[in-house]
Amino acid sequence: MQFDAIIIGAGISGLYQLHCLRKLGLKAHIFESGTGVGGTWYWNRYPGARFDSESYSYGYSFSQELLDEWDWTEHFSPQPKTLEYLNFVADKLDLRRDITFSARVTAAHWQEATRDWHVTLEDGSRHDARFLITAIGPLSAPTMPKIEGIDSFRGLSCHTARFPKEPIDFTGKRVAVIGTGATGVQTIQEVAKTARTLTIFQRTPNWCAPLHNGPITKQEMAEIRPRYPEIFARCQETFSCFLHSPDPRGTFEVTQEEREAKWEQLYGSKGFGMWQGNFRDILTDRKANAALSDFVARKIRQRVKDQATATRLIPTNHGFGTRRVPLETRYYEVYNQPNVRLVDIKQTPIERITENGIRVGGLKTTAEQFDFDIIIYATGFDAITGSFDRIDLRGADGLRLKDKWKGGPQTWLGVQVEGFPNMFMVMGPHTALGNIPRSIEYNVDWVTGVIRHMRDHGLTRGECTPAGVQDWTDHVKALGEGLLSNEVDSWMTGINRNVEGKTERIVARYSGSAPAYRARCDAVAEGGYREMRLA
Ligand code: NA7
Repeated sequence: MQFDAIIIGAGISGLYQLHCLRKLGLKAHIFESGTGVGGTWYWNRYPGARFDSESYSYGYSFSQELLDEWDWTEHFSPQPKTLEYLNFVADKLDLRRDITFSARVTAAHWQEATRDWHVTLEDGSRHDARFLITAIGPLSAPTMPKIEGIDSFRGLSCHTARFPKEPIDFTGKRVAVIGTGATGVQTIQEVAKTARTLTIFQRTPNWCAPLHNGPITKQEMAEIRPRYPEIFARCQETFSCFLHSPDPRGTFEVTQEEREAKWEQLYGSKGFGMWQGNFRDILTDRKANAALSDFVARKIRQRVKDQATATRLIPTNHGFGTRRVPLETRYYEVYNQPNVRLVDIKQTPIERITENGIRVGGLKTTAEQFDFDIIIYATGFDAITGSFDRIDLRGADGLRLKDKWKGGPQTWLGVQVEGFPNMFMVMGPHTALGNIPRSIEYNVDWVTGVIRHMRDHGLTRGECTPAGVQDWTDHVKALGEGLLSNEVDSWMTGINRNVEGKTERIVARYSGSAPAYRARCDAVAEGGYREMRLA
């Protein structure tokens, strides 16, 4: 079929992009590999999945009607409620008639002669469009560990991002969780409530902070609703669009008492405050970061009864906040339960998965077999570029995007790639992530602006310039200098040892402030997109 625009993905980005392009009068269509809308919130149905951003700061802000009619029920919305919300949005805006579900895009090739994209689906069908918008998410390509025997396990096993739709009852079950990132932490604290035994296989501990979730009553929602303009205005001002923003003071500009009091207050308050609302230098100054890490380590020691276990839960190879901070609810207390066991796989590596469970061993110890009914892989994603790598994307010179980005992504504003005309990325590499729907709304509005401009001026080909890409990529790299997080292996620095070629750190994210990012993009729009090659 022929469309004006094809959008890949029906998550938060794709849904809003479809709505905006339709409002322009374009014939836009989404191809979505899942059977329903929701993207991240469709796929990640693992137990305990929920927001780490305050619900009322996370929903769409563009429609008064949506804001008026939707009630959040928890400060940090659980996945089922969020999926319900995105279905509500899709219904309200009547989006489904322009979405094809169970339709995985496998290839998209630019056609210079006709100035359009030929998009191929897994079923072999081809669809053409002048514009291609990738709304495929930075964390949507799940990766399984490479462990021998992984297919031999006879019990139930799955990755957290591929959980079955029917909830699993863990009661009386012997459960293993491999991985202790943000997903693993949410899974562990939930499964521990009912499983007969829970064994956690940890390679690297992460620094976690308390979430402090709670219900939102009807009365509270009635108080929140009139504050939406103020809430969203605040998100626009802060560094990463969260409600939290850094304390302008340096860690050592205050007395030790003031410092400890501030950290106590942050540790006791909701959401990302400990990470995003801390002293301004905690992610750049080693001493400041070490002092904060020491404070959090003390908290872990207080909360975990067995001090040998506490020691294993305290990270030693990175400081607090230099990786994505998992937010938790009684996570550390889980390790005080008699039915929970922590296996440090740096000490006793997993040898193989067997028919009945997991065998660990290592040089210093004799092999030990654990039997399980369920193995949960909370082993993360081929982040940021992985979802692009899965599609055979080819630009004007026939070059594959995957090959073009071999040494790391090169983008213009995180939105365009040189040689890929009329392709726009929403939440591509080199954009500001943060409180992601806020970034998405801005990104989508900006892309819609370019497309409107091209339509209004009878332009059919829009591409960034090599100089623009060089400048932006250099700028993004420069912004990352001095950040402690860029000295650490994590999905944020492009590391995933389960994927070939993802073992060298890259600068994959824009780490400047969201207001600065918007100012730069606004300037391009106000300049009539003269920085692009438009024809
Ligand atoms: P993460 O944060 O990438 O965590 C993955 C976890 O799985 C992490 O603890 C890894 O240990 C562990 N892992 C990965 N591969 C293996 C193997 N082969 N063996 C053992 N353990 C392994 O992914 P999440 O899904 O938790 O979170 C991703 C983001 O999604 C999150 O930050 C939110 O923004 C939403 P490692 O640390 O690599 O030693």
